[in-house]
Amino acid sequence: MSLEALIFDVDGTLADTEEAHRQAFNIAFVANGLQWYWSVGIYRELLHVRGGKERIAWYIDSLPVSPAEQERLRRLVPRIHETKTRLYADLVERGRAPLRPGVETLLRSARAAGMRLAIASTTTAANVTALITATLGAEALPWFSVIACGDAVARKKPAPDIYRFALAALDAAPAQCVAFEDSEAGVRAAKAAGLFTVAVPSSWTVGENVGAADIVVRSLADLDWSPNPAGRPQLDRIARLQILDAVAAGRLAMPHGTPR
Ligand code: XBP
Ligand code: MG
Repeated sequence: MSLEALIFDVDGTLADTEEAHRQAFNIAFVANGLQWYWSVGIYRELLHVRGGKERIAWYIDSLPVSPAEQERLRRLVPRIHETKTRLYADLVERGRAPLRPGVETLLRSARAAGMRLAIASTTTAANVTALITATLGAEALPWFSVIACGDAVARKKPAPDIYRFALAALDAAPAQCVAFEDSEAGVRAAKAAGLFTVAVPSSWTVGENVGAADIVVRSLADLDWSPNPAGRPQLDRIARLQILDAVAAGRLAMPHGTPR
């Protein structure tokens, strides 16, 4: 079965975004009259809660305040998150969320190989649009046949829902696709959806348990996604051969021992 589509997580996989998210959250708190500050250490802990609105609600639940105050703060979550999303888009537009190494080459090689591209992310559609536009240009938005994100599904990662949503929209079987993820929750979601999964841990998720992934790479730039010597781009063959060659050469960890 040939490789039909590559499905990408966004935050931490396509681009190094979480510092911009963290700064946007902190400014949004002040803009909404809240004396909260999420340090790098606190944010790293909070990242286990997928979804910005859910993350704010989880933080509120952790505060030593009365139930009535907690209820008052919970009612502010949508407005805080709307402020944060606007601020995040502004930071992204100013170049504060660069693509990770190797991502653009992979996207262009996959397109040259006639493959489809899709997104399966927890973040909002507005954030995805802002990021693709800022990093690749608005003309790159149509590169993605499917942009599955945010509240399109009820259960966020590690539930497989967003990947199943993307597969249905692609009308593709899991065996025809490869998922790219940076976090334990994302890898679990992709694997639960039956996808061959490449884990590329980011500076925020390094140390998480991505052992369920089929391949773990330090960077997508570690793999040569350029068209083969014959000039006929066959990303699927290249991808699989490159990955297996790299495993054989010991350049890639294969958590499950022999290549699948
Ligand atoms: C990462 C997330 C998101 C971002 C914040 O999503 O969990 O919540 O941290 O973005 P993924 P929002 O790795 O699946 O792309 O505030 O828009 O949720
Ligand atoms: Mg991610």
